[in-house]
Amino acid sequence: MSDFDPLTFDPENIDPEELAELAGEEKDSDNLESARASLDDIAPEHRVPEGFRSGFVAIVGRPNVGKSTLVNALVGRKVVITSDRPETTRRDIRAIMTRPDSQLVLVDTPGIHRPRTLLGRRLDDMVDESLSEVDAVCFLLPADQKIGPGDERILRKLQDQFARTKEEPTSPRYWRKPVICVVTKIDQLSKKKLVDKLIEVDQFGHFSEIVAVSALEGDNTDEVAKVLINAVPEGPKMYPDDVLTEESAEQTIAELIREAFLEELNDELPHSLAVVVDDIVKPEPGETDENGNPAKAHVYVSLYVERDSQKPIIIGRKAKNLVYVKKRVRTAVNRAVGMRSSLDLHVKLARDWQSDPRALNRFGF
Ligand SMILES: Nc1nc2c(ncn2[C@@H]2O[C@H](COP(=O)(O)OP(=O)(O)OP(=O)(O)O)[C@@H](O)[C@H]2O)c(=O)[nH]1
Ligand SMILES: [Mg+2]
Repeated sequence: MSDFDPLTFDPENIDPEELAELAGEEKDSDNLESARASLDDIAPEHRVPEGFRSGFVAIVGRPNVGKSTLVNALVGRKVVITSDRPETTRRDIRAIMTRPDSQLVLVDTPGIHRPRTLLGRRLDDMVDESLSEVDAVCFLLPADQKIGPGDERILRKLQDQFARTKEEPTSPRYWRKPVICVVTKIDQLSKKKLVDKLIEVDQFGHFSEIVAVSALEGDNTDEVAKVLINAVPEGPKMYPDDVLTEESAEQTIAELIREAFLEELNDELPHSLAVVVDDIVKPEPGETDENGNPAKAHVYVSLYVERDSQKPIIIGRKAKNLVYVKKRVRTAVNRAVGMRSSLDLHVKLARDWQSDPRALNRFGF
């Protein structure tokens, strides 16, 4: 088995002796039939080599520390949106990193902060819920900022949930689940300052591991992956290789639109913008438009703001912002729907929705 290569493993075209060995059988031709049968029970996309590791890892930290950027770097494709505005991520989003030896379900979470609205409280609750079901936690601290009260609050939360209080914090048995600290944005400071930072971080939390990374520049992301893989147990493959996220087309499109607004409007954008994809209507097979071209899908989207005065900000002069956003997301929307699509954007009012339980439920918070 020493030359077993999971990358080239083809169960249909395999030496019978190797097959028997893989299925845990003796090298005995009498057992070959049952060996093949037991391998046949597992769908090809779920077959894994021995020692395969898999599990859930929550990515937590204050707003804007680079959680979503790290998730994208680990998965190797953009699966979650990022921006320099805090509270970009508003839901727990599962992204899947699959390697020949492992599969990690990375749970990107909203930034943890002292909540000011009911929305903020719901976001915090969401993080707590994610924490309860993961195999390991990845706590992000930005290298270019001082450790502050916000980070201390998160550490306390993690200690409440995962620390063995009878153990000394320096003991290797202190954490019930691995709590790994990732120091992010290391492109922002010199090597010398980074060393000081790592010492500060070590004294701050006595974490299971500390890794430094620049997700933006792809510096040391492989090391982060390695540490996270080691933190999860041996286990099966949960998703086929080509699945990168659990998001639906509706959720993906809503997020892409919100990201485009964050980019276009930046500081002007009301924090209260909520994007909901109401419907995706696909044409009948063979249907054509008035010019005889294949008909497009229609994607109906509501853009909710909290006050009437915010509508013109979203729309822009001569609908400039709506035009920009449509153009910006067109290709990605076509990919998400699986065909050419036209976007219908409607700006609507949901008064004070960030504090309104019914509106929050309707928007999925
Ligand atoms: N210089 C630098 N900037 C980074 C790095 N990683 C992320 N950023 C930037 O930091 C900002 C926030 O990144 P996000 O990934 O959206 O942060 P987040 O923690 O997911 O934020 P929330 O979802 O709001 O909690 C963006 O402008 C990123 O480009 C990095 O390694 N280096
Ligand atoms: Mg985020």
